[in-house]
Amino acid sequence: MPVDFSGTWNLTSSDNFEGYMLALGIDFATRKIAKILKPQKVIEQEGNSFSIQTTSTFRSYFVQFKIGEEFEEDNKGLDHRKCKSIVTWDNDKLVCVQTGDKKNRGWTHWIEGDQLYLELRCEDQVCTQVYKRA
Ligand code: ECB
Repeated sequence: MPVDFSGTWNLTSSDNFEGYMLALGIDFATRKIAKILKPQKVIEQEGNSFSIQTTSTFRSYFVQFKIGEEFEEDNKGLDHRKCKSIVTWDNDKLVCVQTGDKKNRGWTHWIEGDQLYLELRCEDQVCTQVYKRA
């Protein structure tokens, strides 16, 4: 049985989101707003199909994918750069590689207890976020 990420998750902590946003070239004003947000994630997982809705009072972002199938990602409302993304399992971790203009871009999700972890990577920056089950 694979891990089930389905559910509603609220951000409780974020480490080095500033560094991650700087690596993505996000402007000062947007970073100042973005860093105080407390986004909520709603994840739906059905077999190999996933959708992840990240919602905040400022911007929201939706993505859906199937494990092992490359898809075009537009990062609309974020840095707007297009990339080719693919998500695979690494044991119980969900690993996304986002190939495009930025080196080493991607993210990893995993669960520990009732907490959802998200590591966001871009170039030499790593942001680690923790979400608690709502
Ligand atoms: C969507 C809530 C955050 C909005 C931040 C607004 C402006 C900052 C602009 C760019 C910063 C780059 C990324 C923002 C960080 C998180 C948004 C989604 C991160 C992500 O890729 O989540 C994955 C894994 O859960 C699914 O899209």
